[in-house]
Amino acid sequence: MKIKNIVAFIAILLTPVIANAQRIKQSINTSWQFHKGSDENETAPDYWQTINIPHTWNADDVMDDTPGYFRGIGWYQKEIFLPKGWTGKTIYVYFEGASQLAEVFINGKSVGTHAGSYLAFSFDITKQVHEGKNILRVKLDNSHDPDIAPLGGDFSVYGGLYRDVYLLVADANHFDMDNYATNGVFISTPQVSEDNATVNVKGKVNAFQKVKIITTVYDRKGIQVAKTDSRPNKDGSFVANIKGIKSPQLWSPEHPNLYKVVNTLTDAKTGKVLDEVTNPLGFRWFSFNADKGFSLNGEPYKIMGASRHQDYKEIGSALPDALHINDVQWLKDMGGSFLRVSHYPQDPAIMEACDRLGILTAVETPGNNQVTESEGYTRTMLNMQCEMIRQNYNHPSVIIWSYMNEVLIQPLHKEKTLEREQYWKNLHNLAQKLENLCREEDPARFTMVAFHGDFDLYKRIGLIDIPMIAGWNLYQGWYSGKFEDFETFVLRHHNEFPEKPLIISEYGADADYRLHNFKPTRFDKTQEYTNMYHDAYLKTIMKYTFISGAIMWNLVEFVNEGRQEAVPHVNNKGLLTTERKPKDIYYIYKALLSKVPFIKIGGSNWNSRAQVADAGKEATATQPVTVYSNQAEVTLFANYMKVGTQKVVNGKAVFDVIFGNGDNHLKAVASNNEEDFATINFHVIANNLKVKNNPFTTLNVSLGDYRMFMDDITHEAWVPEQEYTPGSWGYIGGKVYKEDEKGDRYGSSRNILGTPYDAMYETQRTGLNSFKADVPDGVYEVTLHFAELLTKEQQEKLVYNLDKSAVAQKNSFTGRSFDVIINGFTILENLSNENYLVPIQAYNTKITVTVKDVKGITIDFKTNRGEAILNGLQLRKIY
Ligand code: GCB
Ligand code: CA
Repeated sequence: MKIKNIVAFIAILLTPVIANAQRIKQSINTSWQFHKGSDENETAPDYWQTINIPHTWNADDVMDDTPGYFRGIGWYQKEIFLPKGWTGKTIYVYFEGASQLAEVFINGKSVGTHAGSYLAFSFDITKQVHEGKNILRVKLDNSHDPDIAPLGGDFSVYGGLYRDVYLLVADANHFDMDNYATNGVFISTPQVSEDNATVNVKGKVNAFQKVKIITTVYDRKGIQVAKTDSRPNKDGSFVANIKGIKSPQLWSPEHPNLYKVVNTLTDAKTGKVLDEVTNPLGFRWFSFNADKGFSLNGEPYKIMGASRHQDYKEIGSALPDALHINDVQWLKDMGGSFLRVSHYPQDPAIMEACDRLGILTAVETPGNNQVTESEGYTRTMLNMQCEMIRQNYNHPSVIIWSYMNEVLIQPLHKEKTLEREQYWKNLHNLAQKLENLCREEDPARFTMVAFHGDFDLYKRIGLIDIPMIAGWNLYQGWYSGKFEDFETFVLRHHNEFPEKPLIISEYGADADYRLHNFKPTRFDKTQEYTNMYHDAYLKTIMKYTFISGAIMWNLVEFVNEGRQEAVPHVNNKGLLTTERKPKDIYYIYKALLSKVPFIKIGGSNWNSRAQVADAGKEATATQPVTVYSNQAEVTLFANYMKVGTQKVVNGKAVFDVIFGNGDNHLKAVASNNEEDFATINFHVIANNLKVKNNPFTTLNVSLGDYRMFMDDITHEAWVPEQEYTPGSWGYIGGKVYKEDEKGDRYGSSRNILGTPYDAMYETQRTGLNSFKADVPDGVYEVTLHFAELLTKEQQEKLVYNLDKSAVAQKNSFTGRSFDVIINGFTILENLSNENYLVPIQAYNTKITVTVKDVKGITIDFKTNRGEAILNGLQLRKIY
């Protein structure tokens, strides 16, 4: 036999042995039957719906206009077929996660229950199954349950079988399969340095004969670096201590050198392989210090990263693995080094990607907003904490175990009562129990609790003393206050808790991808405000070494069904949208953090824009264009002409660009010749609407608004309102609507029903007399947009409040009614709350108007009762 043939022959001999000895992990995701609801009328036609897993029953109802989403019972069932070859094997059904209370049945018999949406569980079904067809059924319930976290929080608790389901098939002799759905082997590195490392492997086997456990360590290239044998103790437990791994290749975000540990269970006499499991291994050491911050492998290391929720536009929480992995890649490409896996443990694919790509992580259980003071809640909380630690123990990416997020924000007892004091005590006790559990389970990691900005309260209750790291979720200059308050806050922590390492566990501001303002203000939801917010925070974050790191809230936008605002149901703090379109803030971070040469023209996704022409001009308008880069200098060209060359400061350079009508071509070149291109379609609105060199076409105005809005579906570009001047267009009279008269925020914060253009409907001019546009003669379509922004309750409150004062009767809100008259012709008579102006409901109407005799368009608002309103106006010249 030639050598090649001998190798092939040996391979043939060996392969079946190895293949048979491996555990089989086989997904069973396709062709499930699903039924929503608990009624048992199974014979009804269409009772079952055929679906694949991952699946959630809430993908649609978290986004629709009806308040609330289905939180109740759902049933899943599937036929599973067992081959003859599995006779005598041990068979488990394994769920990566299911939301949230699960009961699993095999052939009609219950095999177990599990509480909690976010961690894996498995059941031994060996005795319940037989060769051939078996029926697997899962009952799930995502009802609010006082014993199961999360009890509250800014996200949705999607129900369903939303992660992979597997069958695990092993030899009767196997590594422990009954330890919180782990593979029964736990790896740690008690000592690591550049020269030398130790690996400690602990585990348990279930063996009915004399066995031996072989532990083999391979480096990232697959070369064996250590091998050792162990024998199990009487109870099946075993230990393997591998000392003296020379010059280990360290694991870090920059160099995620991943080793692996293969544990093989063999028959002691024959050497036959019975079972085998593989786990990741990374050599790194790290610490957190209250003054010096975080250090990795002996070097100071500023953690910069983001949090991430596990949902996606239109598919809810039921993501295929590839979408999970993509998110880690987005973070990596940005130059991020850290993922706060929050507010709950996520798909195993996320953790594996972090190991592989080099992303440090903190993982947390979903103890959000409040706790229940019951034994049941304590039990499930401790159980989840234990599941989380054991299931993720072997990931080198994990450096922090966390529990409780903003847990003092929504106390069960609202009033300052004795009950509330007792509640704080109980909560403190629970935190201490969770802390103790983390330290017992895993002394090698740090612990963290994320607090909200109520420093005094956390201090008084003693919660800051418990975890090893204090995480602060800070939103100064967003929900309230000013940017400067952020620095004051972190300095206060450092002063009052000089021994306690600190991490900024959250910071961020909402931005509706479609909204822009070059002079942004707090809470206007523009991308520009978000950019400003992060700029301000970054100054402080980088200034102090005691800030171990900063974790942006959030890598991606996510769904909280109850949220209203510019994009209803969505928290818009993501660097990426729910469908993973990057906002400029993503590129700002990339310019600052990524080491890969990078250049990007800011606002390139804002590709349909409109603006009034520059003063004294009619067909051109100037806007700043920011170029993001990590190179020294950038040059910008607009429409093939050089705009200028500038030094890059803090990742950016700003140029003034003169835009003309139609497509404008931008090109940016960095000093290393890296290039980026963008095409921006621009509509310059002439100051004088009758000028020849820029004839009138369209005008989209959002009243009561200072922002520009791009409709990313129709590509219509909306401009903010302006006051009328002769020859031009604008409102006459009235004022900008504010929910809170004294506040700095304009517009409403409500979900406007019946429209995707919430931002435009949320803003409004009230009490206006007219709107005029001095357009040339022709045939026009005028669209008027209205929404009553005062809800029924607000209307009633207004009456009530004013009743208390002297001017009560005169000013009380008794609803509104007005006529709309275009060029002297009444087109809406008595538009009122009794007809189309239903609170927070969008209403619009299109009217065709013929303009003659150079009169332009005048829209008058004649009030009968209350004040007239106008939310938006579109003007389009047809002929
Ligand atoms: C927080 C919470 C997080 C919210 C965030 C926000 O502090 O921890 O769950 O989503 O604020 O955007 O309000
Ligand atoms: Ca508006």
